[in-house]
Amino acid sequence: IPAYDAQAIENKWMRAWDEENLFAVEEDSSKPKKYVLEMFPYPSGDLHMGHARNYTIGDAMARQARMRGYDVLHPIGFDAFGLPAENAAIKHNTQAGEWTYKNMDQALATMRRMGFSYDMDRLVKTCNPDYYRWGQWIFEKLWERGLVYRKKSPVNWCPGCNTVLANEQVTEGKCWRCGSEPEKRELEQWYFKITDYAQELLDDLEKLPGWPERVKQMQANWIGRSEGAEVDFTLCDADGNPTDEKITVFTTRADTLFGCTFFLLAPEYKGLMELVEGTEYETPVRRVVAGAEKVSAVERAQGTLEKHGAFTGRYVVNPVSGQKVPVWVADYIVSDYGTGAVMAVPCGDQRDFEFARKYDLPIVPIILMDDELAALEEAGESIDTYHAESVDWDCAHAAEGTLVQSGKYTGMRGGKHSEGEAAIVADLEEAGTGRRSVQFRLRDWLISRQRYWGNPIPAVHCDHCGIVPVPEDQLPVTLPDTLDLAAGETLAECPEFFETTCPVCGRPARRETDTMDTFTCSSWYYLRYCDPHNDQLPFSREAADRWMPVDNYIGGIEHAILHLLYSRFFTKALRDLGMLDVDEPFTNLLCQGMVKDANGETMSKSKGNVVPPSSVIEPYGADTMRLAILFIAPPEKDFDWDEDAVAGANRFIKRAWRIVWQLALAGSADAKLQKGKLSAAALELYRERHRTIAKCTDDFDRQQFNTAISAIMELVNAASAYLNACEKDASVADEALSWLVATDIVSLLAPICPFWADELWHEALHHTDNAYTAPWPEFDLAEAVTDTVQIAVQVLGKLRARVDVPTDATQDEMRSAAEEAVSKWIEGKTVVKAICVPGKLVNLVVK
Ligand code: ANZ
Ligand code: ZN
Repeated sequence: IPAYDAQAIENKWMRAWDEENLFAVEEDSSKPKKYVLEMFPYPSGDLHMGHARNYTIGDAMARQARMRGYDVLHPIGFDAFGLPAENAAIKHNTQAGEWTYKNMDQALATMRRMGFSYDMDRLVKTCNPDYYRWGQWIFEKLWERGLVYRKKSPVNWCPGCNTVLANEQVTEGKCWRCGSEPEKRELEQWYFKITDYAQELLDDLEKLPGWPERVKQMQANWIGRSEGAEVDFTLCDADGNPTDEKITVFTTRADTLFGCTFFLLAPEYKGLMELVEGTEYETPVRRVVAGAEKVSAVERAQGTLEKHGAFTGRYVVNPVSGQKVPVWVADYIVSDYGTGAVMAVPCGDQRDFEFARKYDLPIVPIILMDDELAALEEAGESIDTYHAESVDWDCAHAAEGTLVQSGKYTGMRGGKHSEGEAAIVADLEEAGTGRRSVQFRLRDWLISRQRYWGNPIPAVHCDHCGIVPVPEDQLPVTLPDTLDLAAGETLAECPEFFETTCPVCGRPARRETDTMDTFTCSSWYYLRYCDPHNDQLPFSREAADRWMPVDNYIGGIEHAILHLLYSRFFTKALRDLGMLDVDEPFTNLLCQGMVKDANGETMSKSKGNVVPPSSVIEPYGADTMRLAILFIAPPEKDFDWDEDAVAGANRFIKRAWRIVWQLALAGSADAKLQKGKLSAAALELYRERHRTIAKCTDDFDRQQFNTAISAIMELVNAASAYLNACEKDASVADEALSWLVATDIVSLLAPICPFWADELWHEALHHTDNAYTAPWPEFDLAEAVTDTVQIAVQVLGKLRARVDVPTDATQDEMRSAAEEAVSKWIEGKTVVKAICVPGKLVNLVVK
């Protein structure tokens, strides 16, 4: 038996697979398709352990799918535009492209070394003009459809990255990439109208049973649909007399209108300044406005910050109660949700409650929780006479309850979507002072960036014709490679780039110098993989119809909103352009857990606890690395990197290597297996193989590779026991079985340890094809069961049924088979005892 030499084997097969172009998509439409995709990497350097884990999971799935007879698409590429390339270029005084291409080459070499089964003919690099050309093309198609527009508004400007950010890119008040706190700037920017799809993006989450619940929940929250009503309040003049001006609020709790004791405007509310200009209230209001500018809208809306506000000197009249309440400005009100104005109900809303306490505004209870109501009735009081002008609570009573002090609505249920809410909204509608309304938290996607290393927005600014698209036959607008990034040069300072002529009138004009958010590049790359060389279209309808949707998508949870939401939007928009036929791009989503160090800390360069893949590949080989990654934890769980587990994986590979060789040497490919002639030890192994294959097949379907590997380990143990028995007594051996199980072990491990598998496939089992192209082993669970015996089932000593159980069934197994067989006799009763006589009977004692 040859020694297991991982490096020699892996180098040999790496070359052989390249030569054969083994992983090329078959394009065999007689087979069902399977599209397995890992989120493509950003080429910031060599691959790290998180990548290795991500791709190992995907690779095991793709390889096994191929073995099970699918035509498999399993591509890779690079999300190659982005700021780190620019920063590195500045630091090393090179071009962003140079740095990017060098890193991509390095990552590709590691992928090859890891044995990933990518069809390299479909490699996509988003910074290649033949890719970003089509990004520009799509941009223009969306523009034609009215899904692209420009707008001047306060945007998040990141001082660290020197560019604006989308709302999604401000996480916990900080830039998602550099952690700086964004500033508000009033700028004219480009937007994608993702809000046109808000309802569909929400509804279609229901079409994704193969996505983790928490990802769907995060998307639903981000989209943030709220059903409520708009209510018009009448503004009073400085003397408190009603005017004919109205201010409208959005509320989900119209039922609480009688508890509205003050009224709030966002600091950015249009017309706020007119209310206070020249009055004594102007200065304090301006102070609140200035303070609010320093904080992101997201944080402000969360309501966890200290609240600031100021009285405007004005009042509004409540359309239902007729009450006059003061108008304040408050920094926890945001301008881009609802109407930017809010009816404050401090008894029911915690933020309003805190504001009222801070500024000593009245809190009038108009909703009683069930226990408060019970206490009231106990005290012999009626809700109709209930009267209170303040509360001694320490927080708002926000949930549902019974309305009090609410005029004719008193006694109705209050709460979201409640009886009281419906009644009040109906009356508002009748009076013309309110109407049903649905609001979304989702905002349009701001896609322009003031950065060089991105896809140029294909537009030209002409003094005569306005902003016009670059004609299709002039695409792509390519990036110049002459910028001196180190000297801080930008596209806006590069005349060779921006000087152009207007495509409409031919006069001198200025090219748009903003580039697109790199998330636009990653929103459709999975479509380009379907048809990567198409030079007429981003992808053909035919190719998209063949391959879409992606069947299994694997990546990190950090993309739960950004990338996954944007991709869903692109898919829907391209569908509406007639370019494909699916509503959703990714049928199943697997969010892999984090890779942590042995102490449970996330690996990071700054902590100095990074384990580079090479540190495992060099001593042990890629197969050991892959096996360890899949064995340490189920894919969706975090895993702590464990040296011992790696060494253990290596021991197992070597042991399995030896056992396969021994089986192969003892076996024969030509012998026919006759079950009836197997010795007891052989029969045991024969059953074990059926059980193991069944379990592995199911585990692979559920992506539970760790338990699949455990099962394979058990099969290897069973094979070892069988070989030992053969050694003691040669008549135990069966040539056909030995060969079969050798083949099984190799095939079952082939998706996980592919180099190891191919070496054995050729050398020990003398095949000329690859384990990858051979079929996944078949099983028959009926063959796995041991012999059965019929036993009697009694209930309280009376014979009620007969049932077949395995001869070697345990008492627990006998009992549960028995209980099932007599379920109608014991329904509604408890089995207090089961008397089991193996091979004969079970007597259930019930109460
Ligand atoms: C009165 C009220 C009483 C409210 C009550 C809540 C509870 P969701 O569910 O997130 O849609 N609101 C409306 N516009 C706002 C803005 N621009 N900035 C900050 N808050 C705003 O939240 C809707 C509720 O958020 C609305 O219903 C409004 O307060 C507040 F017991 O109106 B409510
Ligand atoms: Zn023009």
